[in-house]
Amino acid sequence: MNHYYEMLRIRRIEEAISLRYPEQEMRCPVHLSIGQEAVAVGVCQNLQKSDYVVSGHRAHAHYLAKGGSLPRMIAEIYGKKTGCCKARGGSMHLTDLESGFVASTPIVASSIPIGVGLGFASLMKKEARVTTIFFGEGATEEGVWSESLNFAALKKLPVLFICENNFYSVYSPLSVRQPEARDRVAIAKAHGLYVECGDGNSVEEVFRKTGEALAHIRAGIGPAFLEFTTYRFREHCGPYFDNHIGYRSEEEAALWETRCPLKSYVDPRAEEQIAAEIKAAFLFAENSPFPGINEWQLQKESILCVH
Ligand SMILES: Cc1ncc(C[n+]2csc(CCOP(=O)(O)OP(=O)(O)O)c2C)c(N)n1
Ligand SMILES: [Mg+2]
Repeated sequence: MNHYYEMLRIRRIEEAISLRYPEQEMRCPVHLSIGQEAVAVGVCQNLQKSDYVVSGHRAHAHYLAKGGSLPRMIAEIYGKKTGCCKARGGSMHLTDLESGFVASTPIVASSIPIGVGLGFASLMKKEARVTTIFFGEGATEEGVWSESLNFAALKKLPVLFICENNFYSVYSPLSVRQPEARDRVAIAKAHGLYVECGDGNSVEEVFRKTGEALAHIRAGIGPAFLEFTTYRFREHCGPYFDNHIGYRSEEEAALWETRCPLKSYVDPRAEEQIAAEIKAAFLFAENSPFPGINEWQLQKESILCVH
């Protein structure tokens, strides 16, 4: 599979979401990964269909790179019954079990122990399956990150931790959140994990370093932690840009634009194919029904039963 085709596909899908968002048919918040596609693609192109992936609030790229259904993702964002979560989740709760994308959860770091649990289950069931957990550098400020590293290392779980360091948590730069000397890679190493860091805007580098980490994990030696630096081009949440509000400079954003993971990739045939796929996915979402009122009631009753 062509890495650049995959990245272009994700870029165009998210651009289509951002273009059509003001129509107000998509009513859930969206966290776009535009600018960060190389991490998703470079990692997932190393994975088997049977491998698991979990992610957080910024999950579109991970879901798509793992092979999640595009029409069902768009339908989910449209709040339609045909959505991958039957309209109960929205953009931050994607799932496609057939493709191995198990779940995304918006509470920062909450998917980390879920992924570790999946890894533990695979070990107990003696399944040859690796679970990859995608999270932002903000998630490493939650206590559960350390607990999860500890447990994964202790049990030698087949888990790949992927930290996408885009330097910001909403509007707060790393400098106001973590001491300069706090080295996330060193912390993971101290827990006994295989570690590596790299340029998250180079799909070749991400692909290679992930392949090496996976060889370690698949050999049963233990989990791995990789940190890739990258940059989100759009606002934290939503379809627009937010550099003008002053939390980061236009110069910084412009510098990162020159490091765009797609570089100067041009492929008119790919563009045509992707445009047709996107058009069909939006049509599917638009033409799908909303869940009926009774279906919501049923859901409420089943929730009540569980509790
Ligand atoms: C426990 C928790 N605290 C705060 C939030 C609000 N919140 C949503 S996204 C986000 C930023 C997280 O930053 P990072 O993990 O670096 O991911 P990025 O948005 O940069 O991809 C925050 C603080 C949340 N969802 N969950
Ligand atoms: Mg971040």
